[in-house]
Amino acid sequence: MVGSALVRKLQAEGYSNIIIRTSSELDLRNQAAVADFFAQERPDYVFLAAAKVGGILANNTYRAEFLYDNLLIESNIIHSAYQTEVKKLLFLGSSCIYPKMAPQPLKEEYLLSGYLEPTNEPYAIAKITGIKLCEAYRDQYGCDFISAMPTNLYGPNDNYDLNGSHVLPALIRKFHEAKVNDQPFVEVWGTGSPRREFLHADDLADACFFLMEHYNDELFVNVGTGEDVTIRELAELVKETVGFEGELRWNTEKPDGTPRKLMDVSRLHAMGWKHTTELKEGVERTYQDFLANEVLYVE
Ligand code: GFB
Repeated sequence: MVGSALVRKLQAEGYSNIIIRTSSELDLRNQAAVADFFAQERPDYVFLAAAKVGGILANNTYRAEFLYDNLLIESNIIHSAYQTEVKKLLFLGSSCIYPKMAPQPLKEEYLLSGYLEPTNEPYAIAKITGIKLCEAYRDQYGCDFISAMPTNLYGPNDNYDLNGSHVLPALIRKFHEAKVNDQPFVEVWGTGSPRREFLHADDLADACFFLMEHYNDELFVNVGTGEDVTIRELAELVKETVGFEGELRWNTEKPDGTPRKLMDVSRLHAMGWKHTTELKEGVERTYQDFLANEVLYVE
């Protein structure tokens, strides 16, 4: 999802020399394969969007893979970028790097000030390591490696597998299928009270491009909208967008995860960047994209 949004952004900016590899073409966990790729292609600028990602259930179930795969992917790429003298690299992390009970909104300096949310601790540890790799290669070797921490993302090419997905695509699929099949209710996980912030992937790509052009510091940068909603409010919004008329049923056997993770985006705003897609419009666009690609998204 993020990779394709970055390609759309770069193409819109007029770039034609974009080097991409799908996961089936290049296994980023393979150190030798990544080293060969960098030695052959010699990219100048690297957007490190690749990661093993998923929603709360996937994070909590595949705890080993979320740690191992992400550590390998980011270590291989960052080290190869150093060895092949990449001019600049942008590493993408996640808002789950912050302590579960950190004050809100989350300021960049709260990193490593408390315990992490248990459901995604392995993923968060991997992402914190990515930040630290960028910092260390900058300190020791002078590499211009920067990091951005996006909030929860959504958009075209999202994952709609109900066991692996994040909440927003899951709700689009569930409400749509319930509407089409005339079902009386939709099951939604948890209590509905956690708060989440959502950023459209195209806005994230725009922010990445902006940071690649304008930012060169060691401290990572939060990327979000600065606004959040409860999961209940999100569910009502998706329900209305899809046009489902049945009821919501809350499955409290499923985890809530962290109670809130609202980004403080004042540093990014002070640099002159702000998102353009508001949640209501973004959900509408994403539902239209889902309808156009349903066969592809739901196998
Ligand atoms: O998006 P989500 O899976 O991940 O879940 P996190 C957000 C909230 O939505 C949780 C609730 O409180 C879920 O219980 N929820 C309600 C649902 N219905 C559903 C549903 O059908 N599917 C899903 N998936 N959730 C992830 C982290 O946390 O966020 C990652 O695990 C990463 O590491 C990512 O940071 C951005 O926001 O809780």
